[in-house]
Amino acid sequence: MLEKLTCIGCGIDIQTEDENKQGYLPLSLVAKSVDLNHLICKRCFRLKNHNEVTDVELGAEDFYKMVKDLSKKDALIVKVVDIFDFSGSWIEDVTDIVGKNKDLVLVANKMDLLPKSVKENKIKQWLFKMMKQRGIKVKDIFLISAIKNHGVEELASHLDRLRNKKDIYIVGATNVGKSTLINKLIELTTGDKNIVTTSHFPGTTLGMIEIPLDSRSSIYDTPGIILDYDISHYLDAKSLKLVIPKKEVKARVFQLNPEQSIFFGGLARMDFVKGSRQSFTIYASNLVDLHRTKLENAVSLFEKHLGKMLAPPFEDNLSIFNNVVKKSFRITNRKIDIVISGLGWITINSDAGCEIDIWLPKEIEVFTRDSII
Ligand SMILES: Nc1nc2c(ncn2[C@@H]2O[C@H](COP(=O)(O)OP(=O)(O)OP(=O)(O)O)[C@@H](O)[C@H]2O)c(=O)[nH]1
Ligand SMILES: [Mg+2]
Repeated sequence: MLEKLTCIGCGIDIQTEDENKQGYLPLSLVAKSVDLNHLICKRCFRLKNHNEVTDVELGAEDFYKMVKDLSKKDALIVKVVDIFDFSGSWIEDVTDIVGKNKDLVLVANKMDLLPKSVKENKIKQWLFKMMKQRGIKVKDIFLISAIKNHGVEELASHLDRLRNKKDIYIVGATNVGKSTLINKLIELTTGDKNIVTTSHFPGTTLGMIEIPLDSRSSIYDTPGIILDYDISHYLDAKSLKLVIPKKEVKARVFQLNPEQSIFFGGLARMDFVKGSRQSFTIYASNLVDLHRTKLENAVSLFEKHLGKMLAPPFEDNLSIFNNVVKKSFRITNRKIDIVISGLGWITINSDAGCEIDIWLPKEIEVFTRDSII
């Protein structure tokens, strides 16, 4: 019988009995390993070396349960969000999980995806406003790119001060880059690279992963919460590859007349309902095609071509996308962004004002903010 061993890649308990269950590692390999704190389960091995994912038995509630106990811990909580998908990666009942009156730091990751022209102070202002609206007090907000190692060292030194010798827990929705961040923090202190498993598949980390900070305290990576209002929840692997940007999103500018529409693949549609001819700047994954059409043709085009010319989503993965609702916006003369969660945003600078309709599945959130450009 083994003492309790865990996988350093995903935090799951190691077992040596059933190779089809999570946490499997053959006994022979356990026996051979020099350091029992650095065991890697079969699933992590395959993810790291072949980028293959195997199904896990855990469901959304199991992930939720694992982090819920954090509310009892006296620790500094670092909440990570994906800056490209803020509301799709924001956990609404975050105080449920981490407890009230907890020291909380917000980290907005994946800054590398935003165009260089964004103003960081505008993003910070917007995030502080979002926190205030939600009644959440944060100690500070940091903008980073874990993958590019931007802002990580500065974050580390601030965390060391803010934690007051307490433990740190990195929490957030699945896929926001918690493990990628942990890896960079480990690299800063020990030089070891890619210790924890990361992947573009949701649900990569399966348990708490403890990394000692000093003899008394640790930093923990945690399993991500799976959110059913995030667009990525409804897309298959093929679509996800196109919709989640891998590189800086490029501005795509359209000069539109009223009664013209733009399709974002088949995921959403913007109608320019009323106003005078003006430009619309669209920021979305460079791999999502934008189609311009006349408003009067938009409905029939959608019905005929969804999943084919209007893709992603593709024909075998239309789930929520063929059932769309309209959300209307009346823009006055400010420069604003209409943000479609997880998909991107449209920057509108309308001197004379205009009316815009956005058509999309009701599950996906759309909202406006002062432009970050
Ligand atoms: N563009 C970009 N991608 C990132 C960044 N950080 C992480 N990613 C990517 O986002 C995906 C998810 O990263 P993970 O670190 O596994 O995310 P996680 O939050 O640990 O996910 P779970 O373990 O499922 O909760 C991977 O494909 C990463 O390469 C970043 O700063 N920029
Ligand atoms: Mg992870």
